[in-house]
Amino acid sequence: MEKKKVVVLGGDGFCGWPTALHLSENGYDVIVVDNLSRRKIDLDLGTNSLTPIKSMEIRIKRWEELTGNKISFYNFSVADNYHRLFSLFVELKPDAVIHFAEQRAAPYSMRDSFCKRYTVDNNLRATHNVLCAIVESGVDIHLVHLGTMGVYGYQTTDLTIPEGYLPVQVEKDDGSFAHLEIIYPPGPGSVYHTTKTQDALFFYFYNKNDGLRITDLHQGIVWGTMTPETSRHEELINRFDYDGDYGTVLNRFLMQAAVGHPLTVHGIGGQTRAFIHLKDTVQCIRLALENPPHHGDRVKIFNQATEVHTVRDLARKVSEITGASIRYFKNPRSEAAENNLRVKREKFLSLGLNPTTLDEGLMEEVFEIANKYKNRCLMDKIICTSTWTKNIAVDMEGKESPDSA
Ligand code: NAD
Ligand code: USQ
Repeated sequence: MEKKKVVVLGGDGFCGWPTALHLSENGYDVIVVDNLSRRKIDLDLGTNSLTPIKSMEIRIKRWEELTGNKISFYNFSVADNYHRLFSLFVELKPDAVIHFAEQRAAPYSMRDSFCKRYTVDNNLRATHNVLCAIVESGVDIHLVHLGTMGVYGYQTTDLTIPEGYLPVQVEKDDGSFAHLEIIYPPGPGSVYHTTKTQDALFFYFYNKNDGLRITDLHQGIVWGTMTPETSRHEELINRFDYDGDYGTVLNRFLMQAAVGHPLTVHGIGGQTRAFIHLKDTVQCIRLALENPPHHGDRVKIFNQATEVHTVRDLARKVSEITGASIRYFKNPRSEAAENNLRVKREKFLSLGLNPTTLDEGLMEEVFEIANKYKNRCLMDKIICTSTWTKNIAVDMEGKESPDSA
């Protein structure tokens, strides 16, 4: 039987590379498109992946040698090279496209006007180009997009956040009630998160207007770095971001413990966030591919997260495992000091996801990897320096050391 073809946009990245391998392992014909912008941003910021990632050429050669499975790679920008994208869809006629190809760090998107504008230009043009190219090609492609839990915002509502759509009851002029289902009101907390809320509107329109089949995965913070496929050879190793812009909180804490840096809790650490291990990310994407929307369905939205924690609880857990000290820093972001978060996540469970949780020895695994590569850590890149407003920047001046919070 002919293999299903899937194009992975952003397949050189932290989630994209393990997904490409997982799909290749599971019988898909995988084609990666990436302009390597993430690697270039590391050079611009003078930082690096904690793990020594190899070039795409070495990665895919090693994978083919180990498995006999070929992964093709095209190096171009989805945001800038519309015609290459369009031609690729016409030529390959893929069954599905997975879209990871966006600038994904909230702190980077708030650094300065260059980074804000780059994030908006890159992310919105990339998403819109993908949608346009699917329509213009006429190929019946299922688009799977990596969105974020952050589109819902982190205000405390005492409401369990539904999977995308909120049933509402509105009083009409005649006093009776209309019952509607609306897209959950967006509440982005950074320029990056704002691009994801705008992506959702593009999806709404192209689904309604052109009948495109789209799945939007509202993913929580991904932690971990290895999957069974990336563990098969040192040359398949995945990236591990730890710097103040791209490192995400739990991986940062585990890396900080490994290099002997105090855990950098922002504010009082009352921020509650949703989390998912990378191993579950790749499973969820495969499940989404295997369960596409039918023609005529509205945009399918899944909450892709397996557990919810506060930042201070994570710091406590990491400290218990590793003995690291915890320090409370003035928060460089404009965000609630504390929030509640309850998230519906039945859809993936009903499709058979068996969630990996923090208590399964995997924090120790990430800590060990961080320990193995700790000599590559650039200590002066650990602290978050990107501030959300000028006032916060002024307030933080000369306060690199912890605030009593
Ligand atoms: P990443 O930065 O590691 O990967 C993104 C990849 O896309 C990079 O390899 C980059 O070079 C590529 N890229 C960016 N713009 C491109 C363009 N215009 N053309 C071609 N390639 C381009 O990020 P990630 O952590 O793998 O995240 C992937 C997706 O998942 C993002 O859209 C992000 O919003 C979403 N997501 C990530 C997390 C997380 O914790 N990492 C959580 C929720 C959602
Ligand atoms: N935080 C700390 N200390 C740190 C780093 C972060 O206390 O050293 C806090 C932040 O202030 C924030 C929380 O931890 O309150 C999460 O920050 P993060 O950097 O781990 O995650 P975030 O900026 O939300 O972004 C990450 C990914 C993004 C994805 C998002 C999912 O970079 O691509 O969309 O997680 S979500 O948070 O669900 O929106």
